[in-house]
Amino acid sequence: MKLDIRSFSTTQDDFRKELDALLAWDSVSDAGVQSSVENIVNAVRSRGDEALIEFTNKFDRRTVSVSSELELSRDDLEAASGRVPADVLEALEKAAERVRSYHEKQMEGQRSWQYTEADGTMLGQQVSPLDRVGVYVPGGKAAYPSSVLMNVLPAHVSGVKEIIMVVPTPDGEVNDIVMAAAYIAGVSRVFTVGGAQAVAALAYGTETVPKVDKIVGPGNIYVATAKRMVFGAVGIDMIAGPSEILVVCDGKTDPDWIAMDLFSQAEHDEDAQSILISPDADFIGAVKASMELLIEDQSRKDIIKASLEGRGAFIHVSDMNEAIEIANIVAAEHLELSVESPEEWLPKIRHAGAIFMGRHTPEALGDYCAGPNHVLPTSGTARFSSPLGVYDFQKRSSLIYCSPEGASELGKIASPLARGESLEAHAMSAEYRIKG
Ligand code: HSO
Ligand code: ZN
Repeated sequence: MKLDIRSFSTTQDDFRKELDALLAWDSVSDAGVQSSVENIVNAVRSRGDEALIEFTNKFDRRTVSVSSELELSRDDLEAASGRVPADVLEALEKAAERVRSYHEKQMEGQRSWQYTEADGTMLGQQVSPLDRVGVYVPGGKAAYPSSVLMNVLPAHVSGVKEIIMVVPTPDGEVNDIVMAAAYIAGVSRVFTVGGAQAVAALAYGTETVPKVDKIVGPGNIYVATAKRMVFGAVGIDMIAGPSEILVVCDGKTDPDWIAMDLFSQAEHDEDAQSILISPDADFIGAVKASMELLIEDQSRKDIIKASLEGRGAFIHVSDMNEAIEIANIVAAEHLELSVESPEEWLPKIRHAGAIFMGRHTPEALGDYCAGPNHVLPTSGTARFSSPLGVYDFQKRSSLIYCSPEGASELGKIASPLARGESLEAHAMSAEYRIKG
């Protein structure tokens, strides 16, 4: 199948214009969606379960009459796990183990600490987990059990006591693998609700769904809009854009491997972005030829074609340094360094959600089971944000203990500053502690 994928080179005069056009992505916002989400959120906030049931019956074509029907028990999850093929169940368990260990390692960076100043003042930082977290799991075409593991396990490892999962079950159909993942990851409670109504229920609480402190997990435009709307009442994670992969290859990896790595993102959806950068023009041609052959047998070839032709690209560069420079501009969600010595280039990479090093490290392994989280910053947001991790489920409190001498010394500094701000009570509060 011929693939019409845009292709350009850093030697072109308008290269930067081409690159900017390629990377342009407007996070969707729609006035119609906005107002209907507002109605749903307000209704659930004021009428609780009654509204939640109404919307669930309407949007998911269900016939729920009492709120208890919205919850699945631990037994339900266990039963669902029992219906999952043994090899899939075992793979889920192994993946969970790897992801858990990685996030346990991440906890090392989350320590509380204290130190004492010469005047006897103790200062520090105390880290605590959030009490209760909501995980949104989509129900439709993007229902990924792997995402259940990736969202729930870091929350668990970070010490969150209660993890509430919401997942829509259109027509009452439960996805067994998703439930098995929830069971393995140790979700506390599962409610079969979705959309903006589920987000509102988690944010404000209903008679049945407990109010959480933070909502994480991907969702469609209704879910994303609702998450933005409730932010402030609760914390939220990032608002994810379409998936992306940027492969930087020196031209010496099997073109079929690279073709499939590019497909692996493209198959997520039509808006996904797959880009190949290489200093070897012949290699780019070989990858394109591989893609045109391999796509024929892909079950999601229509999505792959639409994604590649809409947002994919081949970029020819003069050398690896230039490739890395562009990788830093793209700030991709996933960056594959398909080169001989990836560690040599690593210090030069400043912006990427996850870096896959070497020819034998396809993104797909990171998506499922390598260990690091697959919830990553998209659309260039890797310039300022990080993968989902244990730190997203914890927060820090500052600690200050003053000895009498310390209070006296600090009081002498605070007092004039407070008076400079015309805050007399502040000044006096500090001055009371000054000795002599
Ligand atoms: N690549 C996706 C995650 C995923 N892949 C889930 C397969 N399943 C995030 O960009
Ligand atoms: Zn993926």
